[in-house]
Amino acid sequence: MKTVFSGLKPSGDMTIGNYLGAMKNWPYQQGLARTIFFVPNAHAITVRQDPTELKKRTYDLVAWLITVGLDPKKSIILVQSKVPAHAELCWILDNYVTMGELSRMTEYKDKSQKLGPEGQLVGLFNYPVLMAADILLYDANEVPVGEDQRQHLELARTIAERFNRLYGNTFVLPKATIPKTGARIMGLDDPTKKMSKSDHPDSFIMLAETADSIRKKIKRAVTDSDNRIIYDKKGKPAVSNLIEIYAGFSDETISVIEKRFVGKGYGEFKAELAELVVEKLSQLQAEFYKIRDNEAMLDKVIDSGSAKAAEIANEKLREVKEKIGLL
Ligand code: ATP
Ligand code: LTN
Repeated sequence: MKTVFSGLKPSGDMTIGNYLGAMKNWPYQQGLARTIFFVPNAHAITVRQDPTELKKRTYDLVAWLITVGLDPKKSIILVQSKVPAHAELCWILDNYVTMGELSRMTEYKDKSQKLGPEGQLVGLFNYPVLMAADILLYDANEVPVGEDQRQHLELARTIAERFNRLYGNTFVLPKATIPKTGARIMGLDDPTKKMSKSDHPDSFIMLAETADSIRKKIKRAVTDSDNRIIYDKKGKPAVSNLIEIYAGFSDETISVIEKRFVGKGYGEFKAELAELVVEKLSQLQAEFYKIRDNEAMLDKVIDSGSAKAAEIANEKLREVKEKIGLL
């Protein structure tokens, strides 16, 4: 049985980009694969976090994972900091990757440019190696992520191949599985930039956004020059992004959506899109608040999931240490 593994960092409030590009697709794999999902909270601290907020968001995220349909009986749900093997394997893998390879990671280049010298922390630079450790510990075959993570997955594969060549077959070579629609939801204020929870609030819609605010943000979202609802990523990036959001929430194809809006303008399209998003998110939010309220239950899920994960991870770490001669 294949293993599917992925995670979302608690570095901000979940956006519809995180949902459509990643989380929404995860429950479908349950029962078909060994499914493991986690909260990479140690990844979140590569950018300064408020400790109370970080803790709160870790619980929020576990609650969202359950809300979207992950069942702790069918999937292992863990929190990264509860399984020290992640950090330990990261250190080992640091010795099988070069500064040059890490310097080519576009997420690092973008973030470090945005943050300036003070934010160019070693942890931020090393982030993709911790990510490789996360994945390789569990023999993950498939890692469902948004488009922005493709390069990190390729690096994880390169590190695994290199290690296997030196010491014999140790790691499964993982591959990114990227959805056909929703893999790269762009900012509402700027369709050339990925929607990101750590950007300006006008650029994203949170999963917890109120109905009024969703309507306002969609109304204000930038559009392109003509008034037609046509999907053309190059020529009409802003409207194409809104169509992709529509497709993600309605589960309809892009061509069905284009046909429905022939002869209609941006105003009408945006109003319908807003109502669709409000309806879907309010259903999710109602479920989320019920789950989030029960922190004792969340603690149980985290502790038992992390204990199960640690058994798998410790076994892989033991094998790796044995191979390289660490006692
Ligand atoms: P940050 O902005 O703090 O780096 P983020 O929102 O980009 O955070 P993560 O929590 O690390 O991202 O990403 C979780 C998952 O959501 C990943 O699989 C990522 O590919 C996906 N994702 C993030 N942003 C988008 C987006 N705009 N469109 C589609 N998928 C996305
Ligand atoms: N960098 C990822 C979060 C992440 C992750 C992982 C995703 C950390 N470790 C392992 C999949 C598998 C991101 O989505 N920004």
